[in-house]
Amino acid sequence: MTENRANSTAPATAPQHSVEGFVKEFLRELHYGQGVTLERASVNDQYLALARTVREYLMARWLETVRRQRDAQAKSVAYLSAEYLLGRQLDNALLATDLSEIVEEGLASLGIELGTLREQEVEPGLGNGGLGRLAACFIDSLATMSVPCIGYGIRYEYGIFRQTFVDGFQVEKADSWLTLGAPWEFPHPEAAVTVHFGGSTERYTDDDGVERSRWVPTWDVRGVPYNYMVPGYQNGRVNTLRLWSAQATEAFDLAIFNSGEYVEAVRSQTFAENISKVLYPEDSTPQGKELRLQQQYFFVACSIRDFVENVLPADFDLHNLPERIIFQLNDTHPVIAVPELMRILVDEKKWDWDEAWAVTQKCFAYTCHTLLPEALEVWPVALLGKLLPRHLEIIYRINDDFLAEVAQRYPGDELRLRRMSIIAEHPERSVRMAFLATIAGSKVNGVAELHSQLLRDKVLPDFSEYWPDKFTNVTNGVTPRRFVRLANPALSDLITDAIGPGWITDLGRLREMEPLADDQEFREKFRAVKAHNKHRLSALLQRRDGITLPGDAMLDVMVKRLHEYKRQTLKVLHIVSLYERIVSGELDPTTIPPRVFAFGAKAAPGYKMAKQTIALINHVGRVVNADPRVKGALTVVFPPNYNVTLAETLIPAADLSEQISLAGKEASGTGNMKFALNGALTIGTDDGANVEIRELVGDENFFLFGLVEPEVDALVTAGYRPAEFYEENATLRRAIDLIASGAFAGGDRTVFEPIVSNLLHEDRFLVLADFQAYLDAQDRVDEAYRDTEAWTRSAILNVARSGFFSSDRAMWDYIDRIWHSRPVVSR
Ligand code: GPU
Repeated sequence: MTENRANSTAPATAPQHSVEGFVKEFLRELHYGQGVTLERASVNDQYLALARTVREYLMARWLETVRRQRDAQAKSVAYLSAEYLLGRQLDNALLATDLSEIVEEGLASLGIELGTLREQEVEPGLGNGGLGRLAACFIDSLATMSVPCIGYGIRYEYGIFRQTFVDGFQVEKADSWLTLGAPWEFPHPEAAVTVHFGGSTERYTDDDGVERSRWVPTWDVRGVPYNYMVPGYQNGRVNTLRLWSAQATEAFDLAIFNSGEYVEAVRSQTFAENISKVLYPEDSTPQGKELRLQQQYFFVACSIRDFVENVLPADFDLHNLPERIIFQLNDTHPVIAVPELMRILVDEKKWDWDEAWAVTQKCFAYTCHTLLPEALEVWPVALLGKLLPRHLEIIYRINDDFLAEVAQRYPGDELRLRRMSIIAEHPERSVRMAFLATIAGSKVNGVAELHSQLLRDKVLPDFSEYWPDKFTNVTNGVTPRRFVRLANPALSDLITDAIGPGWITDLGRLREMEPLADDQEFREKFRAVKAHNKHRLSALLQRRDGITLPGDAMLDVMVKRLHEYKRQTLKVLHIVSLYERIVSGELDPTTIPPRVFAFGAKAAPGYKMAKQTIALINHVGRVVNADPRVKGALTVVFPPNYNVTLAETLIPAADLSEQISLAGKEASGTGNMKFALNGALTIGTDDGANVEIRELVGDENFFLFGLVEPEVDALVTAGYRPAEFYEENATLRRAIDLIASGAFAGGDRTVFEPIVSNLLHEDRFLVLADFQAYLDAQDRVDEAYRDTEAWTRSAILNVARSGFFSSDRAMWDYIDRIWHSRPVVSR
């Protein structure tokens, strides 16, 4: 093998797939990579050596994929995303290479447990929540489907913060995911790209006598690419994720060093490096910070330059760019890429404006992930103009041309022009990024049927009227590799025993399990899987947080970012109400199935109401868990630092999935899909992808409750008064009063007063309006759960009918409806 390598520029074959071969490779990595002997190796040494051994197994495939892609000159997807919430890499790489067994056996022969090394990995938390995790699922699917794709993003030195609780209140800690070594990344400092910022623009006459604009920037940084492998599932393909890290440039150094302030100069290098220092921890609520805009421009400018200069052949005619690339914009975060490509074509390549615009429009497509007005990104013109003056000019020109067109189609309709302008005038002059993305994109999509409909009707109505064909839907999906096969091996084995392994790459085939819902023996096995997963969770929580779960209770789970619209407060009110009814003697705790309420949620550090809600959940939990009157019936657990890794153990154990956002607010949700695929039943509103889940699994296997979107609209328009619900509903009143009394804060009435008064006087997300319907639905859950066989049947049908929610299907939909590129299955 080594001989083969010597004669070729790329390793021709993967290292031998045998236990002995693995052990040899592993020890070699330990000795020559880590510089330790087995006897002296720490767990971290062992983990790093293992990671390097496994990645070596992927290397030949990776180089081969890159080579083929170059040769094929096929169209690629460039997924532009400010976030990738990848989760741990080791397990996924082992699955992709089908090497788990060999590795497990080989390690065991050295007295090492694979599980211990697995747990050593710190997951790269380079995303906040759903949007970042979606990006990770999508690139997994594209690799598995052999579609050429490069994921582009930012290599944050600090990902999403690590959440701790101090007296029940969230305290954020830095996530130093890189400190113990980063075996999955490949830095390429030699391929760094320079990106400019600031300065001004000037007019000049070029050699052909044409009047042009150009940018005279004042500072720059270097983007160093870090490559990561994105292995397809056992298909020999490895795509690339390329994340950019910011570094000071030499010019930058020189200017400052020449001033003679040596120490000051070194210190100020960090100015440049700050750009990729930290992920902004706000989910669905952009903060409008200058550094954030620097991050956005930094990574898209690096990415476009990389694609044009390094991925495309040197002599490539950029007029053909749309045949080679589609830049998919993951929300508006990367939309500054649009004026950047225009700037390259017009200013650097000296094209005519119209020629450049025609090409640019074909190269982008935009996915919107929200309906919340506060989540729609806008950048103050002053800020954008200071950082990227030429881009602002270009945006103005795009806007002028567009509005001129609109004016032609709707003569005299001033109001429409104002509504459709990229530039908003109030409350301050700013750039509406969603409008820019919509105007520039060849397609605009929402992420679930309902969301796409509301996007057309409510968020971008003028645009959908103007370009009805531009708008489409692609319902989100999740990767079955990570969220079923890896997260739930027991269920995976059960499914594979029943229908074969084809479901892993063709999830629709789960349908073949449907008849088994009526098979008693199968149901028993299915329950045994759930019980096993609950034990696994219980052991993890014990180890991780010292939390003890009671055996044999319904596991009711709400995990997602903490946001008022998601309504964790409604869940708390349900628990408090049950507690109050039991202690007041109204409800006999032995008449309801015992339940464990599990939460997982991070709050943005500056989001006061969200942080208070976390404290409320923890304080309610403390009181409930300590009260002998409800012991065994109600248990509340809230393990800190919910992340992908915890999700992988928590979701497979769940019986009930809480998807209770106010109708019309959750764009899609993807946790909802993961729960259904792992055999939990959903209690949910008619929102996001819940609608499609319910349609597929059937009404009788889903607990629907709450107002529907038009009712929400009507209630808000009529003037919603939450206090009326409080006055009229005694159960609700007693629950709120109990919180207000300070019962969960050691008698202190002030601690949760803001939550109480917000509920009574504002309640933007109609918690009180949906309270009774929610309680009624929970009663139906209890009743259904008592019939074990019927519940299991429903759970199996949830799995069997959720194959639609594979991210593979989502990717086929993007190919059909948006990218129009056939995947190249190169062999
Ligand atoms: N989402 Br906008 C985020 O996670 N972060 C954001 O900044 C924005 C949206 C989520 C949506 O809230 C969720 O409904 C959706 O399933 C997910 O994006 C992926 O589309």
